[in-house]
Amino acid sequence: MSERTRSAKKGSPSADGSVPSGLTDDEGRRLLDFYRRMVIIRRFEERAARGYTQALIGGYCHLNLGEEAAVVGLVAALEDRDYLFTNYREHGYAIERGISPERVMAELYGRVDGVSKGWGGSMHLFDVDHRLLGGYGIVGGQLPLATGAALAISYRGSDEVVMCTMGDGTTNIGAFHESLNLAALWHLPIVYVIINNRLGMGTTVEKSSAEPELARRAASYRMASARVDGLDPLATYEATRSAVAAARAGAPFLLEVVSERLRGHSVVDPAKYRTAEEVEALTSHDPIHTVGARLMVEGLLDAEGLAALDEEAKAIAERASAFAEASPHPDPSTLFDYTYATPVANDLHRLPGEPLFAARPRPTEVA
Ligand SMILES: Cc1ncc(C[n+]2csc(CCOP(=O)(O)OP(=O)(O)O)c2C)c(N)n1
Ligand SMILES: [Mg+2]
Repeated sequence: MSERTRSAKKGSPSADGSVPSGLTDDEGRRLLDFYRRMVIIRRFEERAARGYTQALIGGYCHLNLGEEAAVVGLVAALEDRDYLFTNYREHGYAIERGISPERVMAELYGRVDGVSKGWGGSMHLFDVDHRLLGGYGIVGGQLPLATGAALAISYRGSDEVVMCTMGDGTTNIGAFHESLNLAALWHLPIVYVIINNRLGMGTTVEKSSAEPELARRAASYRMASARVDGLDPLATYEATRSAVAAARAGAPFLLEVVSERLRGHSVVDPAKYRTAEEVEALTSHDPIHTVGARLMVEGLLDAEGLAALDEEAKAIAERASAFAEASPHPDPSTLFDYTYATPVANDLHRLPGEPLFAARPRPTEVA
């Protein structure tokens, strides 16, 4: 047994002895589905962390641990035709966008079957088919690009929306001001999302931002904004739906999602800047625990059902890792093949250490 019977309507008395629910049937079903997705991201990220310690993953690697509810609620509010830009902490977003965990893990492992053909790595997941336009390692780098995509949509007169996520620290980059200012002036169809996990790398939002309630910054651009609890996937989903609807109607939106980063900034950060009390408090801010507990209280899942979802998620993560390990490394001769989408006249093919203008043969064709 996994899912329990429950009372049909929000707050209605339980006639059949089932647990009275604070959720409607639709909300209950959605919460269960969101939780399942959150657990998949959790187990995927933990498997990725293990892959890193096994030296199967190199370079940088930032995890969504603690942000699963935010990721799931945000992406669920997008249509397939909408576009998503994120930062380097984007594995969960790629999976939620519909890219298989196998292809995401293979990218982390730097293999040819990876979503970016093995040349991008953890920070540069990119898939036009699923309208995930990165994955960016430069803090704030995605903001002008996402704003440009929204401008393109506006020019074409189509009705897609762009979502551009960023961290709290990113709001102090100049591109944040430039992008939000232009989006407001030009009525662009874009939702800027701040995942406020209250930490840059190790600096708290209170130490780095004169206005730590980051949604309030929207006032500078006469832009609508909201602040939502990112540990609650249903609340995040509802707030994002409103924001996306506003953006689709030509009113850009700033959504602050208050979240939690359970581990270090990246997999190699021991997070020594956190006090023992802060680390202790993290358990009660872990959305896997809080949403799992809520499902039990709501009578939507029992301990057995919870364990079954967990086993399923672990199996998905293990399959992804096995797939990644079996995938070959990319051929070094393809290193420059995907630098540009179309051939560029002055495209220099230079490896680190080579002179700037060394003559190298150019590919006749760019895939
Ligand atoms: C332009 C730039 N400056 C500095 C860095 C180094 N750096 C990487 S992540 C980061 C902190 C960003 O924090 P936040 O925006 O809150 O995102 P989070 O990591 O919490 O998701 C910094 C300073 C960078 N990658 N790019
Ligand atoms: Mg942060």
